[in-house]
Amino acid sequence: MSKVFDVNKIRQDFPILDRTINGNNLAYLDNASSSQKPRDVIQCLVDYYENYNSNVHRGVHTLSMEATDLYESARGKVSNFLGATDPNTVVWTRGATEAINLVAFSWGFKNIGAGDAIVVSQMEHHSNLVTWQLVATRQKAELRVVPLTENQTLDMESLADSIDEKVKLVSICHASNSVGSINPVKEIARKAHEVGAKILIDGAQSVPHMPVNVIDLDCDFLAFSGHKMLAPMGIGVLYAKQEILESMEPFMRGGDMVLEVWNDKATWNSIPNKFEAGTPNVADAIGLGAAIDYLTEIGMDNIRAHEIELTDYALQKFNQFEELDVYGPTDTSIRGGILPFHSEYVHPHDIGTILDQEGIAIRTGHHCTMPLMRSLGISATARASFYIYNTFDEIDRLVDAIEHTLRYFSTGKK
Ligand code: 7TS
Repeated sequence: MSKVFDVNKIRQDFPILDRTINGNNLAYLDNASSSQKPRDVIQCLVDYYENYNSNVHRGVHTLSMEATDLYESARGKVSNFLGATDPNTVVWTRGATEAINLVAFSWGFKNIGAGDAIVVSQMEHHSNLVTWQLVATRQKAELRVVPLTENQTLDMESLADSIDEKVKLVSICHASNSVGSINPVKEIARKAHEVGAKILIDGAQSVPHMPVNVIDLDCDFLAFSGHKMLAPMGIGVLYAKQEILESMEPFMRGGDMVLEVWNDKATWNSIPNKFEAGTPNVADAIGLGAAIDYLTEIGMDNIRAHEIELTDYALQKFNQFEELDVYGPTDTSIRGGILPFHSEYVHPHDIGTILDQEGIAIRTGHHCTMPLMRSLGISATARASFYIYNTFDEIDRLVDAIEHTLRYFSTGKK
């Protein structure tokens, strides 16, 4: 039983957790890919489409005004959740990927030039790597990739060496989706600012799992996705400091982002609308607001504490598997609820397929971090990842299933 909160009560809020897969209760351990949705969020979408559905920011009729109020109130919830001082610093995007691309296209191409440098780390998700490859190549800038230590934490000495006067941007994940390491982003922000660089924090794996305060971290940009934090797919956020947003050109052009338009030119709407061209994803933004209400009710400190309990328990249980390499730091004060493992005898996809037979959902593959996998000398891992509704019992089932799998592959018997 968790000491932090009543997990069984929480589980009742998630209809999908009642499913059986191949005759077994679903154990959903693929939360780093996407989380499940509580009834409050699902119901909020139904309620929106049944009662309020309308386009926003353009109608004088009641439905449009009500939809606009709900939509803007969800922006306010995100702003409060992040500790931001102004909801206008919250820009809706489709997810973390689009938020990072927005920064690259609107800020990067204008502020990064020949001879400048961009710093990322070896643990970045492809979305926070290939985007900066593009900017670096086109602008003739240098892309510096900070290596990891032998337990897959960020090599802070190399980081310090990489951040010099040439650096215009440090773009780094707060928590790794592949090895779980949590990076000291507040300290990294300070280092970036000392040389006049900006910092982008990829919060895709931190914002859903721990308190994140943009003022405390002093980050210039923060990107994350709603679908990893109980909200629908297709909605995410770019937070940026107000003066930076004001200085940026729009990413996309179209309706709602303009102030005045002539045949040959246009002026831009104020922030954040300047970055939200076209009909937005109203329902899912409101759904993200409902997800934030749900998470806030439980408390982000409690969620983090619960995941630390689960991860400590899982790491200790995994010690019995001598034939498995488990990646990431063992100190759970600097590790998220992510457990990647690899056996040289069994392909991760085989592990994933056998676990699925037992109703256990994990992800296998390179987790969109191919350069990280290459640096570890492997091509893929099996990865279990935890969230608020996971239990010790599910970890026991995971451990039993892995034991069967390893036995099967070494002896051919289940
Ligand atoms: N950054 C990190 C750290 C991520 O983990 C992910 C998605 C992204 C960015 C991109 O998020 P998106 O919502 O825009 O796609 N990570 C994973 C994963 O680990 N398994 O599936 C998606």
